[in-house]
Amino acid sequence: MSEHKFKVTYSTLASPDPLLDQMFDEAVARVRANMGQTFPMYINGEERFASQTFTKISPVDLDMVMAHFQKGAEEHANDAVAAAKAAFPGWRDTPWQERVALLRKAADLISDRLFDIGAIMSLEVGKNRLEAMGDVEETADLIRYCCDQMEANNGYSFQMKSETSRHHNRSILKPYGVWAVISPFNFPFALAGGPSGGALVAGNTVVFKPATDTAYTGWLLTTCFRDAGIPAGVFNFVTGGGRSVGQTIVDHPDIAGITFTGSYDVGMNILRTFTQGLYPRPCIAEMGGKNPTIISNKADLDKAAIGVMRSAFGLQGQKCSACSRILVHEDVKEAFVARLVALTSKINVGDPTIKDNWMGPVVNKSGYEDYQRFVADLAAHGDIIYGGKTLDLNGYYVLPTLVDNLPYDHPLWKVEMFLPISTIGSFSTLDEAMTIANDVEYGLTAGFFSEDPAEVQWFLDNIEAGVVYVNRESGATTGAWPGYQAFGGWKGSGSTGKAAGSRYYVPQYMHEQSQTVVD
Ligand code: UN1
Repeated sequence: MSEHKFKVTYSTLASPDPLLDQMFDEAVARVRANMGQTFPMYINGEERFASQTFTKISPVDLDMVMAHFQKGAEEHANDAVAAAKAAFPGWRDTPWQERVALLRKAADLISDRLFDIGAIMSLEVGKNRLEAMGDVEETADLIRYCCDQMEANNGYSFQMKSETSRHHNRSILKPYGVWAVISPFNFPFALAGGPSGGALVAGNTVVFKPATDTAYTGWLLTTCFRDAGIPAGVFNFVTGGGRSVGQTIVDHPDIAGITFTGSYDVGMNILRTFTQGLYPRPCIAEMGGKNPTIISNKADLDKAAIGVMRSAFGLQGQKCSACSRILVHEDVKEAFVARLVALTSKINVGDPTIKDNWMGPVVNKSGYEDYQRFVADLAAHGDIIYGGKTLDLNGYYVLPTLVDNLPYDHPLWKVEMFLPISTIGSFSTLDEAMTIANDVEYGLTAGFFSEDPAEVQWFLDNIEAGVVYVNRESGATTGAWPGYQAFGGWKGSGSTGKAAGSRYYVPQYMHEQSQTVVD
């Protein structure tokens, strides 16, 4: 555990404290010395083991066996839902102030364990140290933000107007019941702990299933909730090597609501399932992006190039917020592309636990194979002006890749590749750029670079995206932080139109009851 407190955010990651590096290095050494353990599931406050396990190999080094996890079956998913259902009345009736106190404790434990969790995540996902530590701290802050909102809104109980002095009217938000949280590999802490924090503080109980690639950090999150004193059955953790555990949860009639973060196809399927029961159930689905950055001929091109480079290639482009489309005014295209290529060529790709490596491997074999398939298609129809190659290291390492001259009607202008590949296109008028920017199924994040305030306002007025950034060097489309930037998508990127880390988030985990009592 750390004795030092650091305030890590994605924006401060650009100039880290040297002590932060030292403590991270020490944590990596500790973690490497402790590989190969077997971890349980956690159901009803108890460790549960299945008849089979699956093994996590690090994408950083294919000889590194990180840990073994339970290959949960239907039975375990059912038990977890039953435990959460049984624990619901007690948790719902726990005063919200007590729930807030327990969740703040969990958030503090997460911050205390920053380095060890970050080191494991770096090896588990392939994140560089700052991205990994950012994810951990973002989780703690997402949970704290939910707690703050609960307080700021007095537990979401409001007095309404009265018809007469005998009428006492209130609007109260109440939790739904058992909430499922299904999280992706790319932000395995923030996109599991954030939704769980929202669900729990509101009074729901949780069944959590992490991505198979990131069961390790899923277990670590579970231990933070457990050690904070969240009661048995209130937070349950199940793992599975295939689809059956997740599918059992999604199909379970006792699941009252769900937060899913992942692909558009899976998210849309879950949404359909959630409207097809006896009655509609809430489904918060966060589903990817195809995020554009528009660079005007009035942009500061140095700012634009660094902002785009960071957002295109941070975490190997495996962010739903990644900048995967670069739209640049024809008059400044050559100058901009020269800057972007110069910055991209300086990126070190390698073991992400090593400080100098800014890009690690992609997360798994299927991402690695997708990369090669996409690159072949892009090389055939456009010009790969940087990258396009895998590296001969014992892991899933690929070069950051920039593609020019891909015709706008090529399908890869619209498909989310979720890899370090970004396509560059030009335009002659800003309106043309906006039409292209908005002509996708997604609407998660978007960036704009221009020094002209009128153009900035035009961008803000017309872009169809939930999270937008102007002239942001630390990330043209990535790097939202709870409380600073609400994070949620429009169109095919999100199902509710309300974002995480914002004042509208926690109410999504509750339904409203209007109470009228007459004397
Ligand atoms: C994601 O990209 O999958 O804004 C989530 C960001 C992070 C979260 C992104 N806070 O880039």
